[in-house]
Amino acid sequence: MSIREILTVADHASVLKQKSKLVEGGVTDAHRALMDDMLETMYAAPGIGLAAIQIGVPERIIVMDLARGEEPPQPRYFVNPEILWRSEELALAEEGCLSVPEIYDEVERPARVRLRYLDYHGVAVEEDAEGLFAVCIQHEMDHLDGVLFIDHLSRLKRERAVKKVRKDAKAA
Ligand code: K1U
Ligand code: ZN
Repeated sequence: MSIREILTVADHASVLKQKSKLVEGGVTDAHRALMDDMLETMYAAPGIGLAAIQIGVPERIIVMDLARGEEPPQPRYFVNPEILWRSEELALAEEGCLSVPEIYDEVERPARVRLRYLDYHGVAVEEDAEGLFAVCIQHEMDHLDGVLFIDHLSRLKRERAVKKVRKDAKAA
């Protein structure tokens, strides 16, 4: 397993805007090795979710762990995730993104969603998400379509955020 570089809007905005491709032909050992690297990269950051495009791989793969504090790790893997249903009710939640470091803002999204995806072993799963799980899976699925959480903000806030990330990257 290895920790990969997480791409940011400072110098990889065009990669992050790409639409990721479906994983065809099932989940292979190569995909599992990628997911292992993604999880290690996410834990090291640290973060609670990561999409493959954030390490430069344009495939529809997400990892996540929403365990809190002293709880044991709860790694989760989503290959080719699809949203089957969205609630009409919306919820406002604060989001951050490892590709837009140190920027946090509120985004409004459906409060609950029903998902379908393949898990680490390639088994098809259907599941309901609410709370932080719903927020995080929608944020990560946006990444698969080249959308960042700052794209849900006003143009002024988005431009300020990108400018700050680029300035911080130059200073580092
Ligand atoms: O870049 C990413 O997509 C990961 C992102 C996921 C996310 C966070 C909050 C709302 C929606 C999606 C992060 O993990 S940002 C870092 C973060 O939230 C965190 C870091 C350390 C401890 C707890 C949370
Ligand atoms: Zn993100």
